[in-house]
Amino acid sequence: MTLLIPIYVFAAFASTAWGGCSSIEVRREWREFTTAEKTTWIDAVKCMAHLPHDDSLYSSVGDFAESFANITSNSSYYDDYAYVHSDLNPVIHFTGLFFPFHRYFVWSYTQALKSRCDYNGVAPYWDWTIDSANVLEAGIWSDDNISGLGQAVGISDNDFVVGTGGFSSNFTLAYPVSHGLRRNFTLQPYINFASAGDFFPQLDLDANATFTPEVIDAAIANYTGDYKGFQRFIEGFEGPHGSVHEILGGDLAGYCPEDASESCFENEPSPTFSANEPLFWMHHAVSTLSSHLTGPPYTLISNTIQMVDRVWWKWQNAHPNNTNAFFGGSVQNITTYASYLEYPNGAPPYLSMKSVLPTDGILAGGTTLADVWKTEADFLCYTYAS
Ligand SMILES: *[C@@H]1O[C@H](CO)[C@@H](O)[C@H](O)[C@H]1NC(C)=O
Ligand SMILES: *[C@@H]1O[C@H](CO)[C@@H](O)[C@H](O)[C@H]1NC(C)=O
Ligand SMILES: *[C@@H]1O[C@H](CO)[C@@H](O)[C@H](O)[C@H]1NC(C)=O
Ligand SMILES: *[C@@H]1O[C@H](CO)[C@@H](O)[C@H](O)[C@H]1NC(C)=O
Ligand SMILES: *[C@@H]1O[C@H](CO)[C@@H](O)[C@H](O)[C@H]1NC(C)=O
Ligand SMILES: *[C@@H]1O[C@H](CO)[C@@H](O)[C@H](O)[C@H]1NC(C)=O
Ligand SMILES: *[C@@H]1O[C@H](CO)[C@@H](O)[C@H](O)[C@H]1NC(C)=O
Ligand SMILES: *[C@@H]1O[C@H](CO)[C@@H](O)[C@H](O)[C@H]1NC(C)=O
Ligand SMILES: *[C@@H]1O[C@H](CO)[C@@H](O)[C@H](O)[C@H]1NC(C)=O
Ligand SMILES: [Cu+2]
Repeated sequence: MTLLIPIYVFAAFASTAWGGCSSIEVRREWREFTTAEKTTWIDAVKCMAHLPHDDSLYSSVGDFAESFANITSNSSYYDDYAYVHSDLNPVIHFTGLFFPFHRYFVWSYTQALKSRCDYNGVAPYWDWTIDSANVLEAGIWSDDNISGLGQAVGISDNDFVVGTGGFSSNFTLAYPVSHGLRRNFTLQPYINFASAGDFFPQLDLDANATFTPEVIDAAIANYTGDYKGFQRFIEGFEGPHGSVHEILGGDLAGYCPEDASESCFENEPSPTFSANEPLFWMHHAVSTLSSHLTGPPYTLISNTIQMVDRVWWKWQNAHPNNTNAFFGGSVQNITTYASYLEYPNGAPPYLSMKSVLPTDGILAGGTTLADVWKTEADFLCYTYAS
């Protein structure tokens, strides 16, 4: 099998000369994994969740007071990755780092699965465009207890903890408090963002309407040479990226487990007394959406973000003007809708190909944007089957 795949890939990428890679990983959609491959991946993820927290992890942004939990005695190495994403939230979302950091982050996570948990497969992605017409009934929510991802809605009288599939047992997440993986499919998640004003013009939007094959194909064909426009479309409020997270509710959407502290709920897009104050929601609902990926749901995130990376990869390959296109600032400014319109992907100082990606002590240091720009080149050495 591994001998056959490169023949196809060589044909497709003959002109790239492999950029120094001795081998190339061909990433595939979850449904293209065999049952055994699915089990291998789930086992490796669960293995990560049983490895000890890495003491070299540190917070480099760290606004813990409002947004997130500190490292706890229960944190695993898997939780460390969730921690990194949460900690870096304000510098990797709505800034120029969005695409390159997430590419580097999922790659790093996959490397860790391989080096620490003997994973010998490729990184799977979830092509959510395939399921956009009916996410709830999508074929990926298998109950099989060693190869399935479990249901899109957890058990309602057990805090929406997913009760079937491989992650329903022997898999505990540390943030914001110890709990099992939670999901709560919600077709119209933006109703909860009513007080966030201009950011959410279509409160009753069906989130799945934003990530259909037609919408994503049009976005890839569009924005030629316009990196900022493309990022804004994919990452933007009520856009495909956020919609995938919000439609699944629970951990992926940043909804707090019932045992979480009050500060968690204060930052959640749910009606509380504080929400009587519109400015509270302007601030908190918006910062919450920007931190939609904070909590612990890294499992699903890896597959979801993987798809975001693939959409960027497709766009990079769709036109020569896209391949090296980049424009983005280093400072998130979504303080007001006007500032967001001005700086949808970051305010100055502007980033360059020489800018270095943050690590929080556990990712490979000194990695520049240039290092992650091309996936089929030395450093990353992966591609997508299609
Ligand atoms: C739980 O997962 C760990 C790590 O993968 C494994 O070593 C252990 O045997 C599992 N325990 C059970 C009860 O399945
Ligand atoms: C987080 O934990 C570390 C180590 O226990 C501690 O030094 C630090 O003060 C904590 N930070 C916050 C914001 O609680
Ligand atoms: C979104 O999902 C709902 C319920 O699954 C479905 O009825 C609707 O047709 C979907 N919308 C799109 C645009 O696919
Ligand atoms: C899966 O289910 C089978 C049959 O009920 C059981 O024997 C096995 O221990 C389960 N495996 C896990 C990992 O839960
Ligand atoms: C650690 O995990 C145990 C078992 O799930 C739980 O009872 C305890 O509250 C957790 N501690 C923290 C600090 O999350
Ligand atoms: C689950 O989702 C429904 C909407 O589909 C919502 O009304 C409910 O509050 C959610 N519950 C939790 C705990 O997230
Ligand atoms: C295509 O891009 C233009 C601006 O570059 C934008 O106005 C338009 O809405 C985009 N269309 C789609 C389908 O993304
Ligand atoms: C691609 O870039 C070149 C050079 O800047 C420009 O002349 C051309 O119009 C661009 N093509 C498209 C389709 O944007
Ligand atoms: C955000 O941008 C606005 C201009 O739209 C500016 O007035 C404000 O100072 C900026 N805020 C930050 C934190 O950079
Ligand atoms: Cu993110």
